[in-house]
Amino acid sequence: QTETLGPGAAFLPGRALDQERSLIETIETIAAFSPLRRLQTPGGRQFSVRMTNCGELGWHSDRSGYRYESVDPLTGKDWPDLPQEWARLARDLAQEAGFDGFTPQACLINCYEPGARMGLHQDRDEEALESPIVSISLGVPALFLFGGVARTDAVRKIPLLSGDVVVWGGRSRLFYHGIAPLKPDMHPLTGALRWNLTFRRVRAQD
Ligand code: MD5
Ligand code: FE
Repeated sequence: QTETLGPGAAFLPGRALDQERSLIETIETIAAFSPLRRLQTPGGRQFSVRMTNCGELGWHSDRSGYRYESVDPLTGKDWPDLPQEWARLARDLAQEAGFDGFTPQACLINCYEPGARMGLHQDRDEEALESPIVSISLGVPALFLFGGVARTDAVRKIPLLSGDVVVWGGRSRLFYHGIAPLKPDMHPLTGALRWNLTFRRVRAQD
């Protein structure tokens, strides 16, 4: 089934459960090539989440700011290819939520250890704001913090489980959101870890 979380935000609970094991295996091959790393914020702090990317572009942060890079600054090489099955899955999920023709250019891979969190923020480093972001959760459950268009808007707490998918489009595309500190827990395929994949269109589609 699909449930509406907000304007343009479609929750597809368990929609990626069949792909759980294969997604996790593929993450490991990507991370063997472009390793997970704790990026620096522009303010000089470190993210508690470890990140890597695949695709023609990858999200990066350092003292100079947030941006997309076509070469992994850590390895000096291109990011690993976005697997064709992943692109197909992201397109299908976007379509289910009513967004046709979604062609991701980047997949940001987030790895949460116990205690790791993501503070309230907006995703606004993409030019293609009319394209949705497709998010897949894997492993240990997390509490998603879903705010509004203003930082001061009320925040709803939504549990996200392994295999859950959310397609963030429309007005929700720019809503404030975050992840509460990850509670210690165990998942049979990931141990204590939570993974999140976000498929993103960065440059406007031609
Ligand atoms: C996560 N990741 O679970 C989340 C899932 C990130 C990030 O926030 O930036 O890597 S993506 C959630 C998202 C994306 C775009 C819009 C909204 C939520 N929203 O309007 O709430 O690691
Ligand atoms: Fe985000």
